[in-house]
Amino acid sequence: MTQDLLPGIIIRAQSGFFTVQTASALVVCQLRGRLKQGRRVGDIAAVGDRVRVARQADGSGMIEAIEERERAIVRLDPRPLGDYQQILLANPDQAVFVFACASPSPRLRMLDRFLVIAEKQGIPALIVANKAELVSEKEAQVLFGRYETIGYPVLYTSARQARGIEALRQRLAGKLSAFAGPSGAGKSSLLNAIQPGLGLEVRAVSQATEKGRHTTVVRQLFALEGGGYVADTPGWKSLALWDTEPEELDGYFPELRQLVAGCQFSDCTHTHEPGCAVQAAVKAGQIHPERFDSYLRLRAGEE
Ligand SMILES: Nc1nc2c(ncn2[C@@H]2O[C@H](COP(=O)(O)OP(=O)(O)O)[C@@H](O)[C@H]2O)c(=O)[nH]1
Ligand SMILES: [Mg+2]
Ligand SMILES: [Zn+2]
Repeated sequence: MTQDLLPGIIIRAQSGFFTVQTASALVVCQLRGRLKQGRRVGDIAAVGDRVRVARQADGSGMIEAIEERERAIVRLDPRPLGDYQQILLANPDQAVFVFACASPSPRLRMLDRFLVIAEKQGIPALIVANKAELVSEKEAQVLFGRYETIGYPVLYTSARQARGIEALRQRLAGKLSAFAGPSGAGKSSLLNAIQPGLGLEVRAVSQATEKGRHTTVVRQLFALEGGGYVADTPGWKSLALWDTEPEELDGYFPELRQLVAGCQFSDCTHTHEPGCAVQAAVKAGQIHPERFDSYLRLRAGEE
């Protein structure tokens, strides 16, 4: 007899137990043994994975199948028998990078690095410039306008003044969004403004994940009332740009992507070569100097 399998999404993972949201219920599941066979190079199942579940007589479930991931936020964990890929979040629809316009003043080099990681994993990015009421519109533009110019959506928000909250809510609706950004930027405040209590829940779990490597790691998605999920994904700072070739970076800076074909040499490093289209664009003011500086630092392997 074949049992009907229920489709669902893993919304919580802890110590080999996975909570799956199906259309009608939350089901606590384990992984069918056969899914664990073979060489392990990374997490087999993770929060955000779409799965199929067999319901057991006792109400629990067994994950029988895992759909192929479209994308993932991956952390490489070096281990003696070969590097292991931890899946922080499977199938994010977007990354939401929250930075404050001031207090603390934004470290845009960090944002540039986050954007490169998102580009590499094929995750669309949304930039949220919070605490917008602390600076003039012009000052906010000086900081974040460069990202709009190259095509990233930027929302100017103030959790304190409830500005931009509706726009952010609309951007999150129906999607799985990974929140990241420096501590103090206002992530929890924005989440609470969108849905009361949301920021508190997210914080409770992210603290559990930061306790250290030998304590239990909990990862969890939080459901939005209007549909969709948010996840706190701390640790982008430590997401190494592993196996990124220097020339690969050209493709991860939208403002460079189109230009490099115009360089005289196909192996141009855009630093000193004659006939470099990128250098020409920098000199002409078409590329923001700080963005180019971020590019050069990342290209040199600087963390
Ligand atoms: N002035 C101002 N302060 C804010 C705003 N949003 C959050 N804060 C404050 O910034 C601090 C850090 O906020 P929090 O949400 O905990 O940041 P998180 O660490 O990113 O989750 C708190 O004291 C908040 O009250 C804002 O839009 N404007
Ligand atoms: Mg917080
Ligand atoms: Zn060049």
